[in-house]
Amino acid sequence: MLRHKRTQETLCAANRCAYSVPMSFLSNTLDSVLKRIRRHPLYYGRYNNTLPFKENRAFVRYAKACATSYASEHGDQHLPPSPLLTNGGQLVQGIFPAEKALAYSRKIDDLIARNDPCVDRPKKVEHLTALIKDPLHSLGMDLLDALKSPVADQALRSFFRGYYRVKWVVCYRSLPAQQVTSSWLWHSDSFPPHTCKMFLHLSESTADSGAMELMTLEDTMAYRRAGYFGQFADERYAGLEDFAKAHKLPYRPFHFDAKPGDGTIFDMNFFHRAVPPRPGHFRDVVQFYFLPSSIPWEKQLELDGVANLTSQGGYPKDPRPGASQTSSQSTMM
Ligand SMILES: O=C(O)CCC(=O)C(=O)O
Ligand SMILES: [Fe+2]
Repeated sequence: MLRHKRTQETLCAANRCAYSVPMSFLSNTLDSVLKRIRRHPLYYGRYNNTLPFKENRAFVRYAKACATSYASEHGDQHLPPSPLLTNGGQLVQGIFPAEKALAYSRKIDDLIARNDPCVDRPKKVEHLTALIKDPLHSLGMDLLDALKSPVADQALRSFFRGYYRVKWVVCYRSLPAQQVTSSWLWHSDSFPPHTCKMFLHLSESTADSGAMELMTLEDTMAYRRAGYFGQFADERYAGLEDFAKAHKLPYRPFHFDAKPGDGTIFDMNFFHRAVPPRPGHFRDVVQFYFLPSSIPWEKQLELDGVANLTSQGGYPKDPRPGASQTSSQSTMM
């Protein structure tokens, strides 16, 4: 009740002001105050993003509840600390049979060659990527086997300190191109904390074939403190060498060399950028996005059905299964 009354009073006050101060001025002022708060080191240092507090709190609380119930179920089963926390990324080798991964990469050749309806060339990045829609159906359901590999499962459990679930699965081929934009610029996805992504590599991923570059936590935070956020499209830079020089920062991005069938797990809130393959090369990945869960991902998938994994991109504002719609923020574009 009290809460309702305060909302009413706030609205009345805002209406009274409408005669003298335009609403757009008030909302712009509020936006810029919130932006300043979320770009304060105490805020992004805690959440590693600049999302609204309500969303961050929902994820932190839910992740903690899931980890607590996992710990009480499993006693003191040892989960090593996840390297993602400081490195931002981790290579998990041999999580899927190499031959099968290569066969899927050849299938992508075919789908692109015959301009299959499942191949999409998203606007603005059509020169950089070919998206394979609904990969679990257009390629195969056994892509999920990557998550059954003990190496991937253990790495994900270490990151979540318990169970996790798959929110969506996408697949794309990266193409050689000069003109970079969106995810090919240095950025942080600004997704909720306690969530991560994983590439299943269907083709080799090296400096030649366009391996994603990443920065550590230490460097990500140092660049933010110097004023680089790379959140919105118009504030992302293609290269950070000049910024690094101007602000006396180290410039030491890294990548993992991956073979077909390997995985790269990464925290998409650390600075990273897609790198276009050199001419004559390409890189095929299936990408999974994970959220904390109180039950194993297979059980959650049985409840939800695979159809739910096809809605690509974004994150829910509330991490509980079925609690909220996916936000409008896109996956990687
Ligand atoms: O494709 C890549 O190398 C980077 C993708 C990316 O930025 C992301 O998934 O957040
Ligand atoms: Fe990204």
